[in-house]
Amino acid sequence: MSTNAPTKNAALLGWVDEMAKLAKPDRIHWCDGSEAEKKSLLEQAVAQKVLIPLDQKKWPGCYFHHSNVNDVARVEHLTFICTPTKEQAGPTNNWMEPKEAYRKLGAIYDGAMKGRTMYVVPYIMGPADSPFSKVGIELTDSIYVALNMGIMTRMGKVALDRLGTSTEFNRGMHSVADSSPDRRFICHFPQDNTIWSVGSGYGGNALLGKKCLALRIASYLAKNEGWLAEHMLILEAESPEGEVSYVAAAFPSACGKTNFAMLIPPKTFDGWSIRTVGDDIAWMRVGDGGQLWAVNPEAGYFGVVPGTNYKTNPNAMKSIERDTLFTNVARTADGDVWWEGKDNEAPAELIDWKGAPWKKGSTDKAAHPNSRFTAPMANNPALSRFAHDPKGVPISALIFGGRRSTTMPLVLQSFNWTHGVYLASTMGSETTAAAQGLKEGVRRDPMAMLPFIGYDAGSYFQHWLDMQSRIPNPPKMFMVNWFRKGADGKFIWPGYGENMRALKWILDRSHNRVGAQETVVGYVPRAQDFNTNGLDIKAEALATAMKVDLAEWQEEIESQKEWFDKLGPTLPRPLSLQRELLLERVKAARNVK
Ligand code: SAT
Ligand code: MN
Repeated sequence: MSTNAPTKNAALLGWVDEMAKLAKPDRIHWCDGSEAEKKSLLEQAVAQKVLIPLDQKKWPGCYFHHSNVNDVARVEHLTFICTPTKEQAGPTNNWMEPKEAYRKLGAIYDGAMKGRTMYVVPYIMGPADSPFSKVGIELTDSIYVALNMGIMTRMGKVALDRLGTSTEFNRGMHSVADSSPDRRFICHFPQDNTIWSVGSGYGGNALLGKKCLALRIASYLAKNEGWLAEHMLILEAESPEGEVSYVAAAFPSACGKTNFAMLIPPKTFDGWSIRTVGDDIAWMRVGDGGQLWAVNPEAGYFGVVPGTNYKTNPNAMKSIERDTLFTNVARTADGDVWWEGKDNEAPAELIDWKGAPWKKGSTDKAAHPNSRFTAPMANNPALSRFAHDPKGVPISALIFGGRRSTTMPLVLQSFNWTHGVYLASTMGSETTAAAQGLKEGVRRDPMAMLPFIGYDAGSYFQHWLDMQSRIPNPPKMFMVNWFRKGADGKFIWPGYGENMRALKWILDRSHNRVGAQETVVGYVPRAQDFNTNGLDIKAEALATAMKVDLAEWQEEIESQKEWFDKLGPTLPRPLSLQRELLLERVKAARNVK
């Protein structure tokens, strides 16, 4: 078997050899991350019809990929945490006994790479010279995955150099095998720092650095090491006076993290700039000044395409103008791409995401609702100059936001850390297309981490509570909701750039500059502190977006009991007491005439 191993790391060579003996590829290619290698992999992917080049004049360096039609999103029901005991995985994760998982997936891997190339993809999550960063090695038989990892991570020689002879690296094994949903499993072994994924070539199931390592495995490491690995964007806000602040914000998949991280302020916020540090994941540690410092472990964006246009997110549009991979969008015969919510209307005829002819006016979606772009973050015109800073950036506020048509006001500040952890741990959100096979409706998605907590959820909440005494100068905590609907079933708040208005209040509160209205459930903006200049929304509608409706809250808090009961004995008592106290306060307030 041919190989080009460029390392003397015995542990790494031994493991690659062991996996190659199992999967039996014809060739092994060690990725070096060079431009020449990227060019050659792109050529091979085109020759294999894995990628289709777009019109290179319009879309330089851009390619189209369509996944298997049964393989278009994360699969939470096939995702497992394989800890020695079921209790360690907790009630919110699927659990498989580690030996059983290795046996089951080992049987599928056996010979799965015959006739194929096994790519050895060394990568770093985090800046190459940061103490925050972690090295992973992904073995994959998907050239598409190898190319995506080249965009999403610091990939190749840089990672082997950082690793040296250390045995401390994440061992990620991935094969698309026969793409059969019956033989699809995403297994995590936190105790072994190992991930085995089989049967899917899609995003979060297959790019192992992202959700698997940077969230599920990292959240476990973070608990043991005293830091936080969170599903959060990181943004930089600079005021006209030159004050620079950073916030980290958690939203479930496909709820606008990329849009918020690339926000363009409305005209009346003249002189304000928002820049992006990260759009999906934050690794946060206590650092200088006793503050929480955050690093974005990724190097690219794997963003939702539909709805992206020059009005909603011009920075994302500029980020995808070149060197971008488009997955499951619609395209034209002459190498252009289209999706629902693009600036221009659909052309008369398209090839839909499945490869079938599509005519304008069809009720079928041309692009899959979870179609994605993979773009290098270097393309982002609003990239923060601290995006690669090994120290990270100091966080002034933590924001949590679900997709809720009712109850949750536009913005709400917690009374304190424990109350903030309680609000985040009970966050509800309506499900989206980012995961396959979920029931429609509201589900509890604590810290937007439900699918990504790599261990027992109650212990994860305890870790959040414990962090308070480790952070002398903690960020303030906020809930936001851009998705509240009116009686007509339409979104009330215009969202996108207008979210700057809520962000401004959050920054002012974080720097102790403005007052607030204290309600039973938390602090909300007073009219005089919330900038509505130039906002095109009726006063009545704004009031509805901001409203704390105690009848809705009572129902909400009562319904959280089921969630807390599910969490079982590791649910921290301060959180259940918060719930009870809040319920009593809401009931009492409702009785005041
Ligand atoms: O497919 S991913 O998991 O990477 C995207 C998402 O669900 O956030
Ligand atoms: Mn995400």
